[in-house]
Amino acid sequence: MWETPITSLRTLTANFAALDTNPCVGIPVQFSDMSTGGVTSRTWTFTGGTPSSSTAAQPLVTYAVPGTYNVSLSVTNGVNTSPLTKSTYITTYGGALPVAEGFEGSSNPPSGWKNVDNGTAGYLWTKVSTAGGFGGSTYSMMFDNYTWNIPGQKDELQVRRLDLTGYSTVNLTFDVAYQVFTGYSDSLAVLVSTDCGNTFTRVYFKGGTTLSTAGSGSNNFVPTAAQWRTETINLNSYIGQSSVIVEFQNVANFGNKLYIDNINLVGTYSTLTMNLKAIIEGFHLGGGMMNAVVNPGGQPLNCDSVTIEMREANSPYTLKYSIKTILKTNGSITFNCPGTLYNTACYFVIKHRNSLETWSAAPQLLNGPTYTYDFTTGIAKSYGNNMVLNGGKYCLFSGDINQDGVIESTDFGDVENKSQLFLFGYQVDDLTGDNLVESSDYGLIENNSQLFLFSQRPYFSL
Ligand SMILES: [Ca+2]
Ligand SMILES: [Ca+2]
Ligand SMILES: [Ca+2]
Ligand SMILES: [Ca+2]
Repeated sequence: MWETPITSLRTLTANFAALDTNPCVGIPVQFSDMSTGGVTSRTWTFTGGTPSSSTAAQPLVTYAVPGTYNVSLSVTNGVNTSPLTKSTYITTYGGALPVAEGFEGSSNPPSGWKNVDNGTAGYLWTKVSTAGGFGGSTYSMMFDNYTWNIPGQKDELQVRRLDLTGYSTVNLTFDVAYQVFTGYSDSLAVLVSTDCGNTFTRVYFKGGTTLSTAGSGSNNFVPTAAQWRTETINLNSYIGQSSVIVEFQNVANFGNKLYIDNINLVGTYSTLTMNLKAIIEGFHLGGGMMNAVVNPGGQPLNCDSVTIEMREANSPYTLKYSIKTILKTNGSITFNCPGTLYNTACYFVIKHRNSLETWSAAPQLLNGPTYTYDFTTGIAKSYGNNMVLNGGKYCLFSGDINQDGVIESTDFGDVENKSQLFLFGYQVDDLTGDNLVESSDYGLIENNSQLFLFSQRPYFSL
């Protein structure tokens, strides 16, 4: 029996972590080398950070410019080296909207939120089950000005840090309940910081009878369902800021209990950008590239026009938006749709003049300013698995010349007739997209017309 030092048995493996992967700009981040295997030296690379490299085991790094950054660490034990890169490991941006916080969850404060206990320690915003907004829930946040005699002290509840870039509007709403204790008025302020809490700007301030939702009294205030009010604050002036802190501040004056609940921050967009990808079977040259059909000489990157419909997720699948747009030779279809479709779920429907109408497999939740859907990567991307694998890509079936949702004898007959006329140019019977109606188009429709192909939709359509 003998023993070997464990470190020499272990494989050299680079590993690291940061204490905070979502720091504010200008706030140092503590990194730790957690590599195993007898590390004797190391090199860090902090893209966008200061310092931009280090050999320390626990370097402190600051990011000066808002962004999302990679971090790399390469360690050696004198014999081998082990590199590790964590992509987009550090981001200084705040989190996305929406915020919808009713304080019904178990974490207190909610994840990413901060309860700032200024002045007298222990006197702070407190989660209570005595009242929920408009009587509609169990919990709210309360500041106990009834019990605590701390005039002038300010304590805050901070919403998780937010990224407000890209929106067209941003609104904050919250429910409040308060009753003036006769002779003693407390106040509520809402403040916003764009510099990680160094400075705040007040965007809302109400006190006393202006804040009150229940007149005045001299008892320990617990609101009824009717003793609440919803406040709305427009935060449009903070659009474009990638790091925004919103906080609720109690300004104490030994008055009465102040309650807040149902804090919602909602952003809207004026337009959303859709990035779809689809390939037409007959036009496909392989490798995801198609013929330039419309104008091969003048528009070599444009394949053809398509109509995209966006339809509601549920029956009767109402049309929400429709646009005739360009299908590029690489299959991409990019267009804008109304921002009102943000956070709604839609089917994408592709209509093309001589292909089978094809729906996305399922409704897609449009949960950001851009949305990407690629039909070409799997048959299951289409509703009813209704595509054909051709040259490594899943393609829309070619051949529905008369656009009745079926590829059948009428389509076949049309191509058969036209293929004898030596037609050239932009022709609906040109299924291969080479600007000729000829035998290859006939061969394609001859095959597809025997497969009993019809449009698969979430409703019966034959
Ligand atoms: Ca609640
Ligand atoms: Ca306090
Ligand atoms: Ca047809
Ligand atoms: Ca052709």
